[in-house]
Amino acid sequence: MEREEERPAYGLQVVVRETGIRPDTLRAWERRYGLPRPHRTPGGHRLYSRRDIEMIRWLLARQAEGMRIQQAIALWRALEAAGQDPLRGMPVSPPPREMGPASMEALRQAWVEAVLNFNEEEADRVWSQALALYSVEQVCIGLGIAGMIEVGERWYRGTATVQQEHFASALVSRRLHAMIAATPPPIRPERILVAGPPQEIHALPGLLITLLLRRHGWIVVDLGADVPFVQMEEALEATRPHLIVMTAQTLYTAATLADAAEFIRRRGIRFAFGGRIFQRYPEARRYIWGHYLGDRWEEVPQQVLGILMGSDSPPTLSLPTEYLEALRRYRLHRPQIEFRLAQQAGEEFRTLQELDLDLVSPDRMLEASLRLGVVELTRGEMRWLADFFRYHQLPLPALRSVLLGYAAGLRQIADPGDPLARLASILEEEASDLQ
Ligand code: B12
Repeated sequence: MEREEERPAYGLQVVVRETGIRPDTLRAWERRYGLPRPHRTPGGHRLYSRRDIEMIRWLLARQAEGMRIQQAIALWRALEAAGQDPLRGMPVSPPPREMGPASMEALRQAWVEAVLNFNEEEADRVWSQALALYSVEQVCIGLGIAGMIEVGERWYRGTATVQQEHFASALVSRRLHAMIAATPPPIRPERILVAGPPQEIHALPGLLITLLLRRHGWIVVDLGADVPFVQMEEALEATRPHLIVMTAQTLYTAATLADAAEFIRRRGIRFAFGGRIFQRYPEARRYIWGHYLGDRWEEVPQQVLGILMGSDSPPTLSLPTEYLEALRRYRLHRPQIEFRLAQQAGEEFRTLQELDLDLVSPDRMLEASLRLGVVELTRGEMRWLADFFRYHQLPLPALRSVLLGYAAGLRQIADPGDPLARLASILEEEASDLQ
């Protein structure tokens, strides 16, 4: 009569939840040491008994005491060979709770909770549990990327700190690196270069693209985030890519990406791009040369295959002359505009500078809107900034003075109705809402 605790009853995800072991570690033990020896369902799924779960806990406890797994396994076997039950005297844990398939939503919430508590062990356990239930792609997109969006939104709303955001992104980054390293060797001949445009420090999208494309068998050279363009020539010489892929998360880096696209177009290499900012503002893509990769990560490999197999070169829309002139004039007169700003709204201007808004400072947004050829983009970003001020209880009057200061500076160098004058109107309109 099979004893209850040896009845094969629990799937891999229950074992992972109960013990915290990573699915690939458990599979490796089974492969290398033949322990534990789960039953298999007709569908080939592993089924573990309560005794298996206690054995795994026993082996993990020995490891925590400093034993290597081989030693722990050998001890387990020696005790059994001596007719002793290694689990005798061990506290018997309550029977594992059956668990319906944990929804990605539930797993993401558990992961976000863990990272906000700087609880790496729990975050890792949830990620491993997800890998037992879902594909690598589903976990990276549904837990990693979606989890980061949630953490980012909490930072924006002032309910999470930038340190929690750094902790979370470091965990995701490490997981993506590990999975990239574990990807089988390429099976396709094409070489793809992945790089973050200048000033783009958000590295996770590039890592995810590298993982997705390597898992589809392409040779992927990942240059990482914030790649400057000096000496890019040598890198292109050495790697001879069939395609270059870039992503941007902010308006300013959408503008540096646009410059990068021009550099690449002149060298006759295919270019593809994507990113949060292009989902938020589709019109920001208007004057960027290259293939847009769409908004869905799942479709990226298919899109890339189409680009590599296809012959069509994307349409080239060059930036209208009035924007080229406005951008030239803005960059030329920026010091004068900011000098006048410091005079007119010195205190407020310093308040903004101390916030170290960096990529999302009004100046960067103005320059980016001109480079991307759509002044209306500034309105959306000024509203992002105003809400940021509200969420973080920052002085709206300071933002108002600075926007009006920039508007006055722009009017000084603008021609009637040109993009600079239109930008000044947008700033005045948005400032009027900041009471
Ligand atoms: C992680 C993170 C950081 C990390 C980066 C760590 C790293 N090494 O990567 C750190 C903490 C360093 C950081 C810093 C900053 N960050 Co940040 N960051 C993020 C966060 C949370 C995730 C970034 C990311 O990986 N995004 C990619 C995925 C997760 O999200 P997504 O872009 O929304 O993508 C969705 C779609 O757009 C689409 N998608 C996105 N990219 C692509 C690409 C392709 C090819 C496809 C098909 C689809 C696709 O898929 C996703 C949905 O499935 C985002 C929040 C967010 N929503 O992006 C903020 C965010 C991008 N950061 C933001 C800001 C403002 C900053 C800072 C300027 C803040 C500051 N002043 O310090 C600094 C930048 C400093 C600097 N020098 O630039 C803002 C930008 C807002 C704006 N108006 O542009 C965001 C949006 C946060 C927010 N909610 O406001 N950041």
